[in-house]
Amino acid sequence: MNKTVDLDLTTRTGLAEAWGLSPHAHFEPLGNGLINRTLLVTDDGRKRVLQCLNTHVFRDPARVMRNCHAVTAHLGRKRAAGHYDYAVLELVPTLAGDPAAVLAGDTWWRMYDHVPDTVTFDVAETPDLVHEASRGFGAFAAALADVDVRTIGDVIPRFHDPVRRFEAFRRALVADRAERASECTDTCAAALSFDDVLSHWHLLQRQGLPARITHNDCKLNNLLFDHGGRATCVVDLDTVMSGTLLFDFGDMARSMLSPVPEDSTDLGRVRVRHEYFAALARGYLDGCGAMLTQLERDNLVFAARLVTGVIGLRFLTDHLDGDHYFRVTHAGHNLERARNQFTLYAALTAEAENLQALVPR
Ligand code: GN1
Ligand code: MG
Repeated sequence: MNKTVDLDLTTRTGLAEAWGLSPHAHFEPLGNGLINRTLLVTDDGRKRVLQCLNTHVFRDPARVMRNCHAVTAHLGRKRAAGHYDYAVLELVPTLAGDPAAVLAGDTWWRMYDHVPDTVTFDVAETPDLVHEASRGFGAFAAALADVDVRTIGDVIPRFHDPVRRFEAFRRALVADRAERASECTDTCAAALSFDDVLSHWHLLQRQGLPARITHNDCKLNNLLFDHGGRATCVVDLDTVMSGTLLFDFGDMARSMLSPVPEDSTDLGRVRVRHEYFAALARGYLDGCGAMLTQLERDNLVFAARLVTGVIGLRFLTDHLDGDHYFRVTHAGHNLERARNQFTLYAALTAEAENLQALVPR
């Protein structure tokens, strides 16, 4: 059942003025994002998506908006020319023509048209769905291959950089700000054994891993599907910036290979479904295979390990810091997520060779 969101009067008035909403506008929560606050607004029978940007995470919201505009405009042109077969998010400017409304307390709000008749998934239910998803994210990457890189700035520098994330984790462990380290020594020890990923990462830099404009948050629930299971629209464009295709492939892998969600505490069920990996690799090659270099192809399983490990580190770091980054529903939630991701990381590591053999030649 849909829940109503009660916005405070100042915010409601500010939003109404910015976009000309009526007093009857109805707001309800939408999606499961961990960073921004997302609402579905229904007004005069028309549905739109409102988002309050998390400016603690996105320190330069104007830059985020310029990126989103550049990306959606580029994809829109590709679609019009018949080179991109998916729906493109449409930003709705304010009545004053601005890409976002800056309201009381320096809160940044923006609006998108709602893409009707779509659903999202937190867990992949079939290999076909995985194939659809990775083909969709692959087509997205291919469509951005010729975007003018000068129009896209780095919104979060070194976002997936394992060196940065590992250092941040080590600092958080030493600082132990929330005094939680002694309660999770096993998980911290597991995180400290991340060295081989770092050394392989350094090797890939030396081997010339290509930098590209990538999505950087390709988890399954950042893709909208129609009711027939067809991928329809890539969403959550805030982290589109310079990256590597390994980041996108890795995020898809970590969010689709396991049969349970990223915060499941049922660790016995966290595992890698091999037929889903095969579908993931095939779908990605169908979506953007032509642009993949041999080095990228040869490192798809490494990508899965890299991103799963990095996100595990980020969850654990936030737990040690006292939960200031990812939205949590209860104390210990980030630790549960970290344990889940490290379990998946261990399975990916143990099965790496067999998985890589499933990548089509
Ligand atoms: C965040 O916003 P959302 O929920 O799509 C995070 C990702 C993490 C993900 C973990 C800007 O994505 O990097 O992988 O949570 N986004 C940011 O679920 O940090
Ligand atoms: Mg999201």
